[in-house]
Amino acid sequence: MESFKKIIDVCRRFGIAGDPIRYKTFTDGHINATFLIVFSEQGTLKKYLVQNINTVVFRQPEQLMENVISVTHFLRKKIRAAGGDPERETLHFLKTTDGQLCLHDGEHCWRIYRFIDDSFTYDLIEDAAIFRSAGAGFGRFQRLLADYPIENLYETIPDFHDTPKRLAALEAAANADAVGRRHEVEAELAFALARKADAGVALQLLQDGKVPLRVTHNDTKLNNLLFDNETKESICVIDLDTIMPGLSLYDFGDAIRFGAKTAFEDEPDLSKVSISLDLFAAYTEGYLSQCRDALTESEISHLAFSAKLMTYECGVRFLTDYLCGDGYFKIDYPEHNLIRARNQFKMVEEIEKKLPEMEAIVQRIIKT
Ligand code: ADP
Ligand code: GN1
Ligand code: MG
Repeated sequence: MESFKKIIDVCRRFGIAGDPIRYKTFTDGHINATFLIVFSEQGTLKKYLVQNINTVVFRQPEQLMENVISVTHFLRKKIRAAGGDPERETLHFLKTTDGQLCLHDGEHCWRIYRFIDDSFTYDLIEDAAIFRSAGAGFGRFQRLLADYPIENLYETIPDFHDTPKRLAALEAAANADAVGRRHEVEAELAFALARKADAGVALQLLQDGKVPLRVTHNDTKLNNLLFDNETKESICVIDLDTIMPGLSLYDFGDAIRFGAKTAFEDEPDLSKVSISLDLFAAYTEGYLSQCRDALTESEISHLAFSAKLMTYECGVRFLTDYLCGDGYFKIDYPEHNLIRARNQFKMVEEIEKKLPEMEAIVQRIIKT
């Protein structure tokens, strides 16, 4: 836990003056350490988001920041042209007093951006209207970035959604058994390996030219989307660190994985874990309302499957991290990653049962 004094020191290096009033820690992300800090600047309250970038996960923070700055500039122009408010609809980063995008203090790599006030995120929802708005939010994001020059993007995490490589990493972790946990996870390992044939489906579609490479977010979980306190509509896609060339199926599938679930991502009682078809339909409606014209036939026909693929991949990643000693995802207790992996695999089973219905829902929405 960083001290208030440390956070204030970082703020000064980014040119923030004024009197610090309070700060709070955000705990909903699994990767970065995130703090809200409030200053009084000439009588007005100013709120900033201070983050230290997880450099175990992101090895090249400067490249990451170049991606993020360039994409947010691009979005700002489009949002303005559409009559929107760029200060609420995309992120606004500060530079250090000597013009750097992030600050290395010997221990951490820090960045600061403006806090978007009167907004909130969800970790779990029941209300289909909210998830429809989430679909429209991420669909709009994809549409706005459709003509972003993809060749300008650095790959901030190589092979991020290469599911076959994720599975190979799991097998390697199981064979190495570095922290002696393999005996606890034989059933989960067997579950993952039994679905090996699914792992390469999306990449094969890309190789066959059936789905295009797009500018994608790659981490479209519901808590990476801000909602407006008043309107309850989605306003801003956040957590832009994994913007890279990718497949629309990654973003659609991951949004369903996290947002259409019926229990928290780390719910240990698996009887509660399933996928809501109402939520699935709502997200699909919102998403397609923004970008259906741009999608290829293969993208559309694999939307439902992508939810299974991304849930499976995420389960594989949690399990791998558990076997490796939890160096990647933040955990609250020793079995946290195992509980998360079991939860994801239960969700995979539920999606497998409901896949024909999910496919029918996509077809119904496409035809209306
Ligand atoms: P992580 O990579 O750890 O998921 P995020 O960038 O998603 O980090 O930030 C963590 C949380 O902080 C978000 O889920 C959201 O609740 C909050 N947050 C991030 N950026 C903003 C912002 N600009 N305005 C308001 N809240 C934000
Ligand atoms: C991480 O950073 P956050 O919490 O939004 C992870 C995603 C996983 C997700 C699982 C950079 O997302 O890939 O799907 O946890 N982000 C990174 O909840 O690895
Ligand atoms: Mg996040």
